[in-house]
Amino acid sequence: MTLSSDYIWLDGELVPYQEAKVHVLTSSLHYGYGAFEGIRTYASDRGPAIFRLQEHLERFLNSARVLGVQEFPYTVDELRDATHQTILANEFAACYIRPLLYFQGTFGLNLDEAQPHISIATWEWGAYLGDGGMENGVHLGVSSFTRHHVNVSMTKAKITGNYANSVLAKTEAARNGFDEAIMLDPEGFVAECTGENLFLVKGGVIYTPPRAVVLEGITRDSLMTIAGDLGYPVVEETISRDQLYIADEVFVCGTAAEVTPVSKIDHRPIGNGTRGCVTEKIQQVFFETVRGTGQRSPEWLDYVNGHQSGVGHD
Ligand code: PPE
Repeated sequence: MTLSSDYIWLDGELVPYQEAKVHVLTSSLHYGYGAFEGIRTYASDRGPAIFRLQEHLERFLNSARVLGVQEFPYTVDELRDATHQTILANEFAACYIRPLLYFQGTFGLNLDEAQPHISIATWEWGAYLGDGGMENGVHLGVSSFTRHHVNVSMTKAKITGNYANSVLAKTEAARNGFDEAIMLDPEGFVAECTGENLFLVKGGVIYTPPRAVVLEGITRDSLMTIAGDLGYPVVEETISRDQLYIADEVFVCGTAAEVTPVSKIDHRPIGNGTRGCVTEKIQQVFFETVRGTGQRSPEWLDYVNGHQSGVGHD
C-alpha cells in the first residue's frame, strides 16, 4: 500500500502531499485525542462513486461529539464538498478517503484549550486482509486483549486513541500467524475485530453482536439491509466464542475490509473451511451496489461532480 496522492485537503485548502505536515508537539499525537473516518470511492460507469458519504460524515461529527468537541469547524455539506474536491484534484477513479480531526495549540489534556484541525487524505487501497482473503477466507484468532468497555473509552466513536486497543490485538494476531483478531467485550462475548464488524450464519439465519458494544459500522448496516433484501433473517444478539466455532459461515466487514469471508478461527475450520454460499451472495450484491449496478446504488452512492466517464458530461 502506498499512501501517496498529489493533494491533501487541510483546513480549507488543497495542499501538495509533501506539505501536509504536523509538529511533534501536536497534542493529539501525545494523547490520542482526535477522530477519523474511513470511506471508499469506487469506480463506476458514472465516474468515482463515494459509498454512503453522508453517513460517514455524520459519524465523523458524532465521533467529535462523543469526544466532547463543542464547536466542529465544518458542516457535513462543507466536508462533502471538500471530499469531492480532494478526489477530483487527485484524479482517482477509486480510492480510500481518510478525514482526520486533530488538535494543536495549548499543550495538555484539556480539549477546550486546543485548536481543531481537519485533514482529508485519499489513497489507493486494495484488499485490506490480503488478496486471496476475499475468495478463500481469512484465519482469525480470538485476542487476549479485551475490546472497549462502554464507559471507559466507549464504542461509538472513531477516536484515534481508541485504536491503541486495535494495535495491541492486531499486532498480537499477526505475530501469532493470524490475519486478524476477534475481540471479546468485557463480559467475554464477541464484539468485533480490530477494524471490522463480524457476522455469523447458522441455519440460514444471520447473526451479529448487538450495537451497544461495537462501532456501528456503515458496512455492517449496509449488509444487514442487503441480507434483508435477499430474504435472510438478520438477528442482533449476544454471541459467544464457541458459537463462532460451530457456525456454518462467518464473515467480517468494514470500509477497508469490505466483505471478507472467514475460513478458520483459532485453527478450527468454519463450516467446510471455504467461503460459504450466503457470504458469497452478500459479497456479490455488495460489490454490485458499490460499483453502481445494485438496487440500492442510487440511495447509497454519491457521484463525484464533473467526473463523468463514457457517456460524456451531463
Ligand atoms: N469496527 C472497527 C473497530 C472499525 O475500525 C471499523 C472500520 C469497523 C468496525 C467497520 O466500520 P465501517 O467502516 O463503518 O463499516 N475500520 C476502518 C479503519 C481500518 C484501518 O485499519 O484504518 C475502516 O475500515 O475504514
